[in-house]
Amino acid sequence: MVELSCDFEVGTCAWTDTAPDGYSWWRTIGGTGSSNTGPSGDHATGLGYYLYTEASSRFNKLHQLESPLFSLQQKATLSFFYHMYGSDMGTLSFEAYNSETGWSSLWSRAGDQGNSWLDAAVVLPASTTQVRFNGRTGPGYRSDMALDDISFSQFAPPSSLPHMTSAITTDSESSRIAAALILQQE
Ligand SMILES: [Ca+2]
Ligand SMILES: [Ca+2]
Repeated sequence: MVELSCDFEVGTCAWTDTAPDGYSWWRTIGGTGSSNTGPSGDHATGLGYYLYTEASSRFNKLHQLESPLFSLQQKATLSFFYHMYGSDMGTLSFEAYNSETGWSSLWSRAGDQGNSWLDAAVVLPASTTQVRFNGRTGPGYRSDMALDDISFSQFAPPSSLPHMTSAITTDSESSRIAAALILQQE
């Protein structure tokens, strides 16, 4: 069974920082050392660790966090929290790979999303064999974006909810439904 959940309190779990441009996601605690960008603490308590793209002197750089290879029996759900605060904010996207179509984007956000942690949930097609986060810093230092509390569930929302079956779903709504489903399954 694939285990993609991670709160970043101890390293990056199963995730690999591939740094295609030579720039790594940084794991930190507290703020990101720049004003008017980045979170002031992690998602769960404000006191723990999270990952972020350090944008100071690293403008328009791709940061990539890649899962191991896996196989799914059915659709699954991956949820996570992201923080994209700053007037220079770049783009965060979540991509899935399958052997027929290669990499495709299932979710993305661009630009300033305000100074708070936001939740997202993405349905992974059953054919998915790998996923990754692509974080690209923007044109200035106010583009420290952050990730925390990745959570993986083998279950996907049921197809009886038509609006839930598309790969891209409304953030808070799909999280709530995914959470309710997990409780049901347990
Ligand atoms: Ca910074
Ligand atoms: Ca954390």
